[in-house]
Amino acid sequence: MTSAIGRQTETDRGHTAAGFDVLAVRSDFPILQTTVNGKPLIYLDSAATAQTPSAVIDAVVRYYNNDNANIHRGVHTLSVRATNMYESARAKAAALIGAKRPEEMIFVRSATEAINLVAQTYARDHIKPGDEVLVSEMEHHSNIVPWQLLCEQTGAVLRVAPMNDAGELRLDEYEHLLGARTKIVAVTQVSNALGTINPICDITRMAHEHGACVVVDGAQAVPHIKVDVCELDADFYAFSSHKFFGPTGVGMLYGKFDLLNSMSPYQGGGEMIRSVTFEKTTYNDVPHKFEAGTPNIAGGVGLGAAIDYVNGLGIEAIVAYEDDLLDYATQALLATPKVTLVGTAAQKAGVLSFNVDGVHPHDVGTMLDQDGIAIRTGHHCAQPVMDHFGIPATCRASLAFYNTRAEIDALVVSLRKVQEVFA
Ligand code: C6P
Repeated sequence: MTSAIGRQTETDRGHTAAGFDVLAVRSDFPILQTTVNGKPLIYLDSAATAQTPSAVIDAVVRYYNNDNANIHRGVHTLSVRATNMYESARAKAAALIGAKRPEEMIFVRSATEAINLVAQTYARDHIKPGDEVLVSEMEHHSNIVPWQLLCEQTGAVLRVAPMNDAGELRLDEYEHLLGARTKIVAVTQVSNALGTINPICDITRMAHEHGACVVVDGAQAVPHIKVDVCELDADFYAFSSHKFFGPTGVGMLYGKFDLLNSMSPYQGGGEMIRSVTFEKTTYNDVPHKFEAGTPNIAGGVGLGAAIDYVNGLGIEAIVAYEDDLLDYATQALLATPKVTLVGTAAQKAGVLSFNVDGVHPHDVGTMLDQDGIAIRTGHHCAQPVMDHFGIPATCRASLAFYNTRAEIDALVVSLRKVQEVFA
């Protein structure tokens, strides 16, 4: 088996010398040592799901081998141990995004569930007919559809803030759309389809001036940039473990403590109650009030291990490495004939969307797969973005800190082959 680690370039060695040892990092990820279609795997689909280091896989296995039990329910040793591990992951998640206290972090299934939770609790409690919810043109469907459902349920109106052709929010228009009726502003920090980093501080400041509550979708931000929810002044912030090198099926919702404390429960069941009679039920404290039923305990433990792993690498080092790699990849694609980049914002993270003249993205993706290269093709669950550009789909190469310049070079070689076949 040829290892992708062996395919380093001088520039990759340069990175190593500069302090981020990408080749050592790659050796932490078993899947990156495998082949696909007889070729070393080149994984450029981390925006869909990031790969998982041994430290996370081992933590989950260790948990099932040694500690598996239900949490918050037992006095026996395993239950206490499992509870401590789960609660320690909550504290790590709080520290990761700068929350003031672990109680501000609610375990959910995913970023999608986090946003639905806010829509069906806080927002449903506060929205009246004629009120407005402001989303943006570059939102993932997960930050559109929950708000559409809410509007259908309450008679509120969905407004959409536009972007320009570089894929940047038009802040002047944004400001015009805010008003006394705006109750919720829902915005992504990083676009999954374009890579744009949005100016969340400006948005929260403007929204708060109008008394609106700001829900930030951090699914694509947390793996790539340093996040501090207090600096951002986000009221709610959502992210998923599986895009952060952790297991699938677990995510986190941050909410300011007073907001969470004032909210109605989301789902009913065990764990979220203080007492139950047929006449009246009273609810548990935050965050447990929002965590009905047995959660994904192993997933939470795995997320904790992923946070430890990323902290070990250092988010500043990751940002510097990825910025450089994104720049290298952007230049490489711009220099490739008949390739058009979609999304050219000044501030970007992790994502390169592009099209190849005359070739459907699915054909590009299928041919790259023959070379062991995994990209995503389609609308990326962001159909309004595709509508903006008048295209049905793009090819999307999305990066993580384990990708190398050599892999970008291989992508370009493969794209040239695609062009020859379709010439
Ligand atoms: N984007 C992508 O390939 P979940 O599925 O709940 O973990 O994440 C939803 C989600 C929310 N917001 C943004 C900005 C996202 O990118 C995603 C997931 C994946 O782009 C799968 S569609």
